[in-house]
Amino acid sequence: MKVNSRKVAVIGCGFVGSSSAFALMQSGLFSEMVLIDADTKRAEGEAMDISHGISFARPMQIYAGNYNDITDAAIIVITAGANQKPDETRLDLIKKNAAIMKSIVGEIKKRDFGGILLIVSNPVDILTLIALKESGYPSNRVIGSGTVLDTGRFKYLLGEHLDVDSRSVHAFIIGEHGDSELAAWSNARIGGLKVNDFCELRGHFNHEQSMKKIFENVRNSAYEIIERKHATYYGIAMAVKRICEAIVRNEKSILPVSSLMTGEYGLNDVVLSIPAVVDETGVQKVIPIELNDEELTKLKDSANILKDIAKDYI
Ligand code: 6V0
Repeated sequence: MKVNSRKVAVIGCGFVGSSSAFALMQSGLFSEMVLIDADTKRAEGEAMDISHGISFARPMQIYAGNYNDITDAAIIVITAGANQKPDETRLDLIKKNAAIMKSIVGEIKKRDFGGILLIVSNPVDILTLIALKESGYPSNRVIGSGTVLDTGRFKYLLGEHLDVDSRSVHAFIIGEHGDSELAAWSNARIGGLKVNDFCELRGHFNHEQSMKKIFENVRNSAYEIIERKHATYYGIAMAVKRICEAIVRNEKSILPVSSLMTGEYGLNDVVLSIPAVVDETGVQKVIPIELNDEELTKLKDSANILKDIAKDYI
């Protein structure tokens, strides 16, 4: 079916799905949004509530629907599934969420859907691989939100530390969206300067300690937030909006989405985050940024952790 580039669907309308839908409503990117949840009343309530913001944003149609309504969507955002409870890792969610992902993709596959699947549910890398295998779609059309959120957190914290606009920080978190992720420090630049050089401009000289602390804060963000408010959703909602924007506006933005590795760094058959050009086709090209030996080893370890868990679910 022909894709309507102004239409998005969100499957799963819990904290993450509803916040993403709210961000998408405000973005003006779409003129139609379908919300689906196993709890149909929840989807209806969210559609009503979010619609009441339309007169303060831009006209669009928002409604609770079913799978027949999503066939012509440009993007289907999947956020359905259990979230982390305190002391649970993202990988602990795999049992519950793999089955949910398979059933959702099974429904989508029955329809003539030609758009892009954007997977957000955790563990996002493994669920993206499951969605890819279950759907049989080409890998450019099945994307995970990956470390786009973690990279946003990283830029924010570095920006705060160095008293600079986080948008002027060019740095990536890569690998698993989870405990084995890593910061690609060797590649990071702030206004064209290497991180250590910029730090020294700001009077910070204790590089190793500060870098360790900033990275740990990024990696532990979700745990810290979940301990306090039981879920995280605003940051990921903005990341979802940003990825949709790059797709719908054919921006060719470089974002660390999660996608299938096809030989980059010697990795195959694993989905994880490496910066990629994102456009209307989805992941147009993975950009294998230069990594030092230590980073490369950590990336391979991250890939092995994901592969080891994924093999029982594919
Ligand atoms: P939530 O608030 O419990 O919402 C989940 C929703 O999914 C509920 O409304 C369920 O009814 C619905 N649901 C469950 N099964 C189905 C189904 N088969 N079809 C349709 N709907 C279904 O969880 P929350 O919104 O907090 O989290 C959702 C997922 O996002 C979790 O797996 C989180 O771990 C994950 N996150 C991913 C992030 C990322 O960066 N990728 C960030 C934050 C959370």
